[in-house]
Amino acid sequence: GFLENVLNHETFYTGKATVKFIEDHPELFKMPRYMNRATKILNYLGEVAVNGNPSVKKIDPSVKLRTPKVPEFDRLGEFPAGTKQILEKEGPDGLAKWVKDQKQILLTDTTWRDAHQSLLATRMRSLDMLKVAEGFAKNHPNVFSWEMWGGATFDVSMRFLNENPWDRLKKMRAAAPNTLMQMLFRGSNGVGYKAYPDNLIERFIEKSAENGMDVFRIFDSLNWVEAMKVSIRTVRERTNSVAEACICYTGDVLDKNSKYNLQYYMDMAKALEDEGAHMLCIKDMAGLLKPLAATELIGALKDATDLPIHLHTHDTSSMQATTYFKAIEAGVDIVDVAIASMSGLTAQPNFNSLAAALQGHERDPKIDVHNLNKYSTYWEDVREYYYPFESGLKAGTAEVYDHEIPGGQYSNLRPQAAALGLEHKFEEVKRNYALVNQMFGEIVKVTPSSKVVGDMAIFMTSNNLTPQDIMERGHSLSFPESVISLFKGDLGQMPGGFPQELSKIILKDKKPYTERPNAHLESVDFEKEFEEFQKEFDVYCDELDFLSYKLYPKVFKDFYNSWLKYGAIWQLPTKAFFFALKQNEEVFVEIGKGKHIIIKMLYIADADESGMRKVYFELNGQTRVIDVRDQN
Ligand code: 3PY
Ligand code: ZN
Repeated sequence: GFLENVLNHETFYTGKATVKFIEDHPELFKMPRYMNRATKILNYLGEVAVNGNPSVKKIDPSVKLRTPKVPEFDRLGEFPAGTKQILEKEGPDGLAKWVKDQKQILLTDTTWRDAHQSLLATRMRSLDMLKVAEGFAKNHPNVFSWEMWGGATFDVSMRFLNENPWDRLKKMRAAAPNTLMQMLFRGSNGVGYKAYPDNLIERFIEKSAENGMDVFRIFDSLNWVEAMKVSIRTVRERTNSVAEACICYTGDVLDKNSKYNLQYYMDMAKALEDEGAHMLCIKDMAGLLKPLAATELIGALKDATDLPIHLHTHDTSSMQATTYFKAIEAGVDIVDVAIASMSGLTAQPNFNSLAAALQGHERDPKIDVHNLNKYSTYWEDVREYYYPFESGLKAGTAEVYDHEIPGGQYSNLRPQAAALGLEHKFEEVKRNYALVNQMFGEIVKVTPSSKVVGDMAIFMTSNNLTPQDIMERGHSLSFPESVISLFKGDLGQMPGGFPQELSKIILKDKKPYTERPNAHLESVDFEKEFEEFQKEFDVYCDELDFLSYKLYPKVFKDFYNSWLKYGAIWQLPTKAFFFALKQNEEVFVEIGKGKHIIIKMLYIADADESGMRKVYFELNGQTRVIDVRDQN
C-alpha cells in the first residue's frame, strides 16, 4: 500500500525526503513500483514454482548442473589499457588507422551476443556475463572488441529474460572499461524487424553511444546502401564511435553466374567508404564464404578500399576456421570468434583453437590460450543451464551451401516448422528455402529478409506448392503478409530489383514503391511523446525506456508490467530463474551493492477452490507466503 511505497522509495529511505516529497510523487498512491524488492523476487519465485518459466518447455531431471567457476583475476588491480583507450585517444579514424597498422590478427569475441543468439535462442542472461566480464577484460586486454549487444538481444532480453537491455549495456561497459563494446545494428530497421523513422534511428544511435557503445556494425538486410546512410552518418557525425559498415555475403563469389561477384562486392565497399564508414565488415551470416573465395574476396576488397576489413562468419559447414586462415593470409584485419565451449556449428569459429593454431604464425594474435581455456570451462558449465534452448544440431553440414540459411535462423527454423506441425517435412522446408531464394532473384538473406524467405518456404511446404504452382496459380493464392510487404518495398530495394512477374503475382493490385520505407514514416516528436509516455507508464521511466517503447510498444509494456510485479529478477541466479527452487533449496541473491537476501523454498500448498496456491518461503529466516494462481 501507500505507506510501504513511501517507506521503500529511495528518496525516503536514503533520508532525503522533505514535506514536498509526497506532493512531488503522486505515483506513490497507485504504483507498486517501490514495493519491497525482496517481496517482488518472491512473487517471481512463487510464480515459477507453481507455473514454471514460460520459456522452459520441458525440464530434464537427468541434466547435471555444475556451479560455474569464475577464473581468477586481480580484483583490486587496474585494468590494463586496451582498444577502448586507443579509441578515446585517437578517435574513430585514428582507431581505424591503428587497426590497419597492426601486423597481428585482431579478434572480436562474439560469446556475449551472436554465439548465444545462434546456439541458445539468444537466452544468455546478463548475470552470467557480468560474473566474468571484469576478469576477462583484465586477463585478455588485447581482444579487439566484444560483440555484446544488438541483433535479437534487445527484444529477447525484454520478452523472455525480464531484463532491461540498456542495463546490460551500461553494466558491461562499466565492467570492461578497457575493451571496445560492439553491437549489431540493422540499419534503418534498428534493432527491430521493420523500418523506423529516421530520427528514432538517430536518437537510438546517440543514446547507445552515450551509454557505452563503441562499434556499430551496420547492415541492411538487402545490401541496400541507401538504407544504411542515416546510420553511418549518425555514428560518424554525432558520436565518437566507429561506423563499421557491412556487406552481407550471399551465394558464392567464385560462381561466375551469380550477381554477387567480385565486382559487386568491390562496388559496394567503395560506396560504403564514400558514405563515411570507418571500417568494413564482410558479414557472412550463413557461413558461405569458402576458403579459396576468402583469398579472392579479401584481396579484391583491399584493392578497392583503404578501410580495415573485419570478417564475420558462422561455422555451420564446420569449415570456417580454414576460411579464417586464408583470410588472415590474404590480409584481413579482424575476425570474429566465440569462446570454445560456445563456438562452432551455427555460432562463430572456435576462439581458443584458432588462437592456439596461430601460435608462431607471423600474425599470431598473442592470446594466453591456457587462461582462455579456463573461460571456456566457465561457459561450458553456464551453457548447461540453458539446455532447454539448445537446437540439438550435432554436426556441420555442407547443405548450407545449397539453402544458405543464416546461422541464427537455422537453429530456429526447425522449432518454427515443428510448431506448425511440419517437423517431418523439415527437409522440404530447407529445399523450399533454397527454391524461394532463386524465385526471389537470389535475395540477401539476413534479419529481417531471411524471415520472409523462411515464411515463404513454410507457406509452400504447408500448402504443397512448387515454384511452378506459384507462377501458374499464384493470382488466386493469398501470400504471407511478410512476403507481400517485402515485394511492396517495406524492407527496401534489392540489387537489380524484385523479379517483375512474381512481384505482380504477389502484390496483385497493391502498388510497390522504391523510396526508402523510412521516408513514409512520421518523425517522432520526442518532447511531446515522451511526456505522454511518462503519463502512461510513470515518471521514473526515462528516455532509454522511451526508446525501448518506441521500438517495441507491446513488448515494452509487458516487460514494464512484469517489472512492476517481479522487480529486478535479472539478479536471480540462472537456475532459480529458469527452473524455480525445489523444496528446501536455498538461493542467495545480491539485490544491490553489498545487499544480499537468502531465500529458502519451504513448500507449495494445494490449490484452493478458486485455483490459488500458497507458496511458503523463508526470507532471511522469516516465513513469507505468496499467493499464486495455478495456471495448469
Ligand atoms: C541479427 O540481425 O540479429 C543477426 O544476427 C543477423 O545475422
Ligand atoms: Zn552472425
